[in-house]
Amino acid sequence: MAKRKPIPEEIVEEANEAALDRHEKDYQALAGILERRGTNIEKIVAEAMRLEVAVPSWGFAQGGTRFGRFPIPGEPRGVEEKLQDAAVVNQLTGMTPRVSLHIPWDKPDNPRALKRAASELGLKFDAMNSNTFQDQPGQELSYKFGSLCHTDPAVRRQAIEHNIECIEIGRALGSKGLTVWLADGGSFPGQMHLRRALDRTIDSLENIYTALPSDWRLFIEYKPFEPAFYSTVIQDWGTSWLAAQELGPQAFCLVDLGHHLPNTNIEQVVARLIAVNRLGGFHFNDSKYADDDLSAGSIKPYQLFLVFNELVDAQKDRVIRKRRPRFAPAYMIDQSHNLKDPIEDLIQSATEIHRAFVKALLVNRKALERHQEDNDPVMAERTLKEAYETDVSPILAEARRRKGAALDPIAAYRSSGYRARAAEERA
Ligand code: AFD
Ligand code: MN
Ligand code: MN
Repeated sequence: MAKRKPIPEEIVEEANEAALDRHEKDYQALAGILERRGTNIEKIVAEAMRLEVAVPSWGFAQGGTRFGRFPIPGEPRGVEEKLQDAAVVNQLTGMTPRVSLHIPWDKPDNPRALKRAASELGLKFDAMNSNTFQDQPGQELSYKFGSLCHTDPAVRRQAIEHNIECIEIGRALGSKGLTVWLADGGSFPGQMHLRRALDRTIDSLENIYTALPSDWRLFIEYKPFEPAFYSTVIQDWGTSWLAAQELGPQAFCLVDLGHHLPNTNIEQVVARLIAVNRLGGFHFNDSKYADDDLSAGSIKPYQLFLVFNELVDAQKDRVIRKRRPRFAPAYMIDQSHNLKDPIEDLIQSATEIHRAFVKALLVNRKALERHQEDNDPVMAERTLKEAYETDVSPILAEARRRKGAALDPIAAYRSSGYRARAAEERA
């Protein structure tokens, strides 16, 4: 069945037509620059076309903070309309064909019907996200003092069953992963027994792990603080790794870029998790101070590039390519779109993730390795910077064009009038 396009294709084609001449000139100019470096732009475009990033279902509503939320006209009223908005991002960027669902926020009444609706829009589902960081209406037992770590086995059982329900819903949707992020923790010294709380958490995770289908992955997400302000049970990559080790080969660590203390060397964390073959994937976003959930690449684009430098280095490493389980980190966006139109925020974020990836592809790895072996920090840094400072916009646009997407997704979106129509239809 032909996939339903949320924006009339002629609008995208017109926008592309208007931008094509300039794009072709820019593309040829970049091809010349790369050729003089011994790089074939066609090979880079081919790799650029393969990058895909999942979008968060919860990201399509206007986000907010504990101080308030400022809704915009035309926000999606339910998960079906969130899929329509997700299809806009995918149509214009060509790189976000999967949606990561949050349960119960976006729990479908009929998962199979939702899978059909997604398929008609050209979408599939990525990892499921459980939620035991809030009490839901009618919930029997409270998570106020934790969920999988709770001292009361009945609360732990309730949280385990919620995660197993997420797996069941995900199986009906064709998902192959479950991300568990726990707010579990304490806000005062002495509140929790630090060792026993982790023991209980791992024991609960083992119950969830047992329910995992054999072709699924369990992503254990870590975060140092918030909402717990003294000790979060799974607070860093080390504890996430410890838990994954206890569980088994289908358990991996989930790196949310906003889930690190200030000045953490995140690209080094990524290198460590690659080394132990437990890098499950990412929640991409950006931040200035904490888990700010800002647009990826909007604050620290060089850090995002350095993360992708580790990922591309690993993908090109024969030893790592032969590993089992296969090195295949899942890329997801996890942001809170408090100010920008969520669709534009996700278009921008996907584009900046694409940009960091393509720049990392341009790193001359042989030269970098030689300078590292020679202990030559100047030349090593110059090699990284040569790639980072290359304007790869023409490659991103060409990859989008070849995939039938927009040369300039924001311009195409704005000329489509989609948000105004949604405001009328969803009033
Ligand atoms: C949170 C955590 C976790 C959660 C998401 C949505 O990163 O990934 O699923 O945001 O609440 O900050
Ligand atoms: Mn996250
Ligand atoms: Mn987060």
